[in-house]
Amino acid sequence: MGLKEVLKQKIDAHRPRTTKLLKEFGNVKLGEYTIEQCIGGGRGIKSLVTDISYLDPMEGIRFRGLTIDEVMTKLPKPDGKDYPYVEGFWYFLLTGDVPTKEQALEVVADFKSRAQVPQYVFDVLRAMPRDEHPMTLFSTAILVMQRESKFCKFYNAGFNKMTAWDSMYEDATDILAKLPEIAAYIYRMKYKGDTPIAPDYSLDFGGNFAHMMGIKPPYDDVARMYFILHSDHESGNVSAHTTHLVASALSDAYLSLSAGLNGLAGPLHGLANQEVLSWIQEVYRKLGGKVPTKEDLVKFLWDTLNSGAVIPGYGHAVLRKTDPRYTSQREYCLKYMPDDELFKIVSMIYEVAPGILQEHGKAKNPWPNVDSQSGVIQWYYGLTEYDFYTVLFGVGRAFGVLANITWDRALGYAIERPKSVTTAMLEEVAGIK
Ligand code: FAM
Repeated sequence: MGLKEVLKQKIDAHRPRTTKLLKEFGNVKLGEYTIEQCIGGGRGIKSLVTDISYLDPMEGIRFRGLTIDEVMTKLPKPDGKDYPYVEGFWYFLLTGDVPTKEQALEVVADFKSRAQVPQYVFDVLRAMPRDEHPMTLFSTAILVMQRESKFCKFYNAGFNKMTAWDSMYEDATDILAKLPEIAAYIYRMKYKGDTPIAPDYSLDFGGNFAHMMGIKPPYDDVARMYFILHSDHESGNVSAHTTHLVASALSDAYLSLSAGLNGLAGPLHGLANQEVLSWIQEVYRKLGGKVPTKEDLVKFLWDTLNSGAVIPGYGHAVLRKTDPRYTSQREYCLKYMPDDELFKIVSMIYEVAPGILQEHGKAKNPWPNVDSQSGVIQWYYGLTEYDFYTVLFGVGRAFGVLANITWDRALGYAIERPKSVTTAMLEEVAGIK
């Protein structure tokens, strides 16, 4: 049975659960919330449902119930490679089933049949100013393909709630299959003297991406690892939430993903990985072009905080311990690039920053997040244009958010519309005269 048939069975089996919860248990209370949560970005208010991943504050992310280590061990891999097929991971995110190698290869073949990027996408990218941020180019490339949307055609032909997931799935898969070429094209056009490399469709998602970037193995495995690690972080983060919110208006996957990527481009979210790298470069440069002493580094961290800036790559809205995505990338560095100078600085920051942030007393989570490690690996493999790092994050994040909105349509989730209040109303509730 192919991915789409398996997905259909899963959807049919899941629907009664959602219907039962809504019809029979709709009045059950999930919790209470406070003025602080209302003003403070909705932290901790349980108002979203997703089965694609769950983020435990202490343990970190689980994709479909599996830890990162379990995903990397259990999912099928290309021969001789250390990390799984990204296409097999898409199967897993959508269905919750670990695919066999044969099932993963079916998805590899399906992606290839959808991979051709329309010429007008390249024309639009070429017409944009070359100094545009790569995230703006990336988000625009997806938005401009909206005319291809099968969901949009389905809606215009007469919308049916029960079958709406089908064309959402088609759009999601069409988009994902094209992302490696779009991302690599932006990179080569903008940073490598406008020398795009033609795709090699004999390769899988990660392999073809590395090939089009012009970076040799093991960068293909770095790409597989990176896309899987960045795919999903439950649904309340800015990129996932935005994608979900826009899709809840029955906007198609092109409109929704493009919007989500614009959220990812913010410095408190995905852009943090570029900020981490530029900041580490600054540490390196200002502290003598070598691995600094601990004392110098401590002073530099305090100077950063005292200037009113945050320590990029540290802290998290939900996590309260070291991000396992950080740990996973750290293990990669320890294995493949232990002597790299930037990695040594990252490791030293890990030794001192949590203590400094605790003493500083503001951040609820003094531990590193995913962004604190990822740029260093890219730099090591020659991808030194750190403006581009969030695009890599975006390619990975697309898998999670598109799996989510496919299921949103399958389960008929409602248009999102939380209620707002005025400050005067809050003052009244608080008893302020
Ligand atoms: N350095 C200095 N101060 C920090 C800090 C950090 N790394 N993290 C949080 N704080 C401050 C924060 O600015 C706030 O100060 P004010 O009360 O003056 O506004 C205070 O600590 C309480 O914040 P919080 O409740 O601990 O964090 P939030 O949930 O509000 O924000 C982050 C979470 C991630 C936006 C925040 O920790 C941050 O700005 N970190 C640095 C940027 C970063 O690494 N972002 C990437 C996050 C990553 F997971 C991703 O999405 N890609």
